[in-house]
Amino acid sequence: MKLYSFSLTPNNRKVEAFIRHYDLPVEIHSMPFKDKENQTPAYRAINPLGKAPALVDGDFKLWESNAILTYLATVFPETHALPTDPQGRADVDRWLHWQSFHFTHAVIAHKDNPEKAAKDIQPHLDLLEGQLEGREFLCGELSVADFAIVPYAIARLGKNVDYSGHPNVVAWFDRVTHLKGFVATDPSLSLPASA
Ligand SMILES: N[C@@H](CCC(=O)N[C@@H](CS)C(=O)NCC(=O)O)C(=O)O
Repeated sequence: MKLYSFSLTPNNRKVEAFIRHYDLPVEIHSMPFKDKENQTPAYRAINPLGKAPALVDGDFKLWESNAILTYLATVFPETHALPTDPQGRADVDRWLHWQSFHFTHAVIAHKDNPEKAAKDIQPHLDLLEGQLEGREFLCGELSVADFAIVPYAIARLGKNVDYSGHPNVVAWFDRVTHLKGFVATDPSLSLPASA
């Protein structure tokens, strides 16, 4: 299996962190932005949108970071990062969809109108705060949901968000960023893996 990745952006870091946390046998191919490999016909044959990350497993080509996370967690069940009971699975899926639509947009909005964005994100932070009450990780046990969400919060844009009124959220960020996969993909501590 081979992951094509930009390494440092949240959508890419979430998958790289997952692979490196569990030492999965997936080759990580880093694509420096300046090389524009994502715009080549060869890469567009993998992801016609030219976006990263993308995973290739034999003839199977998969794009969308959260789909890649759930695929890896399914192919490597020893990660125990994706519940197999219907309700547990739906709970994790719920947070993945919430991240890719609500959370990401609420974080990105800080770029254009920080004051409005700071208000608009509050219900989402309250939601996280309540969910994390009494839980170490978002869905109880460590799951792909933690890998999907935290990279947005700790990315450059996420740092514009004031999390200080949400202590459970702050403690969760701290817990997740100290996981092996996040330490290994910390741009300030390590070089991204490349192939
Ligand atoms: N929803 C997609 C988003 C993928 C995406 O937008 N990737 C960005 C990096 S985070 C990208 O490839 N940008 C390069 C470009 O648009 O040329 C996912 O979660 O994988």
